[in-house]
Amino acid sequence: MVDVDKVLDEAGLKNALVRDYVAHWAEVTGAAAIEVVNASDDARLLAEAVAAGELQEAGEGRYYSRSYYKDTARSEERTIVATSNPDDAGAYNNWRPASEMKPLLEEKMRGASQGKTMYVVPYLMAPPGSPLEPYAAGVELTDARTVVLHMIRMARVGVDHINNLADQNSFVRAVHVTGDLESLGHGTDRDQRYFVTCADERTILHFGSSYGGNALLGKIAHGLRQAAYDGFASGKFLAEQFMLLGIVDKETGKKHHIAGGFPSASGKTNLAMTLAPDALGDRYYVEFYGDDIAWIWVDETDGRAYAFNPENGVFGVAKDTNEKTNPTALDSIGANSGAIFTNVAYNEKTGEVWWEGKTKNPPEDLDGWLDWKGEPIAKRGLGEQGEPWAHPNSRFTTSLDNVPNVAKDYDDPRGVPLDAIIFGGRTRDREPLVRAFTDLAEGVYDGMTLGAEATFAAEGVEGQLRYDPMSMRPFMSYNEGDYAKHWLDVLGRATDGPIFAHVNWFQRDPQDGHFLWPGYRDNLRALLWLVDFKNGVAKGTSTPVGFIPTKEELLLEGCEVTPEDLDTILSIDVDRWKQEMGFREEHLAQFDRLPEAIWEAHRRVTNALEDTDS
Ligand code: GTP
Ligand code: SPV
Ligand code: MN
Repeated sequence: MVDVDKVLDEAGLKNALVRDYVAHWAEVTGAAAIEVVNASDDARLLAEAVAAGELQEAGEGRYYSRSYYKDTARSEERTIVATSNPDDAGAYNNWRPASEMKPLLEEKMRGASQGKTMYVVPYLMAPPGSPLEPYAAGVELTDARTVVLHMIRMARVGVDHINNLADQNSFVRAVHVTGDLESLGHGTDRDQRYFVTCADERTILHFGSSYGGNALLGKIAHGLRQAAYDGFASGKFLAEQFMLLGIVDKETGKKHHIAGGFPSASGKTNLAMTLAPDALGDRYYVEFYGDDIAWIWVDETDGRAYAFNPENGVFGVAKDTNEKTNPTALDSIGANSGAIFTNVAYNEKTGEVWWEGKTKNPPEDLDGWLDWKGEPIAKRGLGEQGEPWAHPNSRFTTSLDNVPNVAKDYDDPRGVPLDAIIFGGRTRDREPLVRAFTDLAEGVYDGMTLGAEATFAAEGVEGQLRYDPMSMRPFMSYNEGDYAKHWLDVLGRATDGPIFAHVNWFQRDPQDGHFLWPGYRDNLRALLWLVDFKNGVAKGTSTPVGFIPTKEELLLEGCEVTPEDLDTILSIDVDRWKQEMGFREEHLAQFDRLPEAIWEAHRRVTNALEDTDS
């Protein structure tokens, strides 16, 4: 048996409730050793992970890891929210009673870390000093060293975050046990994996993975699921899968902040890191705040909505990241960044990494190159030649201080005032480049009906068209009707709140499939219009589904879009929209307790479309 008290004393971990929690799970999991982690342990842990073969060197202070080949994305089916209140059940949260799930998870975890070290990772999901700090502290217990190294990049890690809590009990208990990955029955009816958030007990129990949101519990499980629940239960705030950026106008010195929800792998990282198009670069630049999570509240003293990014790093999609699409991301994973790559292709002789879209063609000299499963590319049979080298959900992990356009005030505890909230996703038709609305209920309605193609970020759903409310479908922790009401309540407190817009960079030509809009850096043009619209400088054209820009209002200098494609993305296909309203009606009908204001918005849009000629 490990002498828990001795280890915790030596680590200076004083919070008595944290100590009890650690002792309990040390006993359950049967770990052979316990180690308390601070961010300053990073270099030592990296060296240990390399020596143990868990990480490989990827050149100039960067690292490479490979996860088990069946463990490469979030599992939505195996993710469960468990509470003692059946009213928390919703359409998406796979609600189960806590009384059933807690003993089950404890059983799965019993003895499952034998022979391993259990790392104690105290963390904070907020800039220190924030008004939401009482919801931000947590302690992840994990039996995987690579998970610890990811947590150090993605969250603020150290014992001080929990020793000094005003309420010593206000930390999330987040237990991660890897399990025997090769015998978990992935995707079968004997699947042993369980990713459970016991939201009303602020306890997270994840068993059976070492990858991404399944295992880094500060990020998705706490930063989104738990925090969304806490925000609702306290009535105080929203926790959303949103990127957060600032647009600076060098000419006027003004800055505008925009938060945006796009489903996983649909462009949040790209947008928050974006450079202005060359032709606009003298005047505008974008500052990065966050690429995956924003917590939002209203300060009733000035009536504005504020937001911050609770994370400390980026867990970004590698695919198609290159000098043209996202030079900022490449800088943020440059030499000595300490970046960790997972499931990309790796050259075991040179330490180089590669993924689809990093360069136009893969490296010509195949010597030393291994695909994401560790198989030599040079030995591939004819039938495997077209297989991707990197997994489509392969990622890079790097901390915010490596991101070259990170805003100077990114960790300001007061957050930044929000001017706009946008929703978007991969939609191949119907959705124009941007449509804006000033009405809160219409904005919330638009978020609740966000529909897009699912991506490789989740197991087994890619390409499928589905509704993904506010981009929170996989992270929803309570009832959707209550969720919509909470949005109306929180933002209803603002007297100078954000406007809303829906954006789409992914409309395609029905014949040859090309993207009608060049995307990436050019996306700033749509956001600049939105800022102008908010400030009354642009008036737009009124349509049944919101205001869309006129061609003249969009800054198109240097933009390579054909006039025909531009016409399509700046128009509304009324027939297609009328059909969509029927689907929306069915979609919204799944949610009980949906506020009447949302139904009213739906009826307003439906009627306006009926009154419009196609
Ligand atoms: P998560 O981290 O999974 O929540 O995803 P994310 O929303 O941050 O996704 P990310 O920005 O990493 O984008 C994922 C993919 O979308 C990458 O392969 C990008 O190349 C692609 N992408 C991003 N922006 C655009 C765009 O404007 N146009 C096109 N065509 N593709 C884009
Ligand atoms: C997502 O899938 O939306 C992510 C990555 O941001 S993960 O942390 O794995 O959920
Ligand atoms: Mn995400």
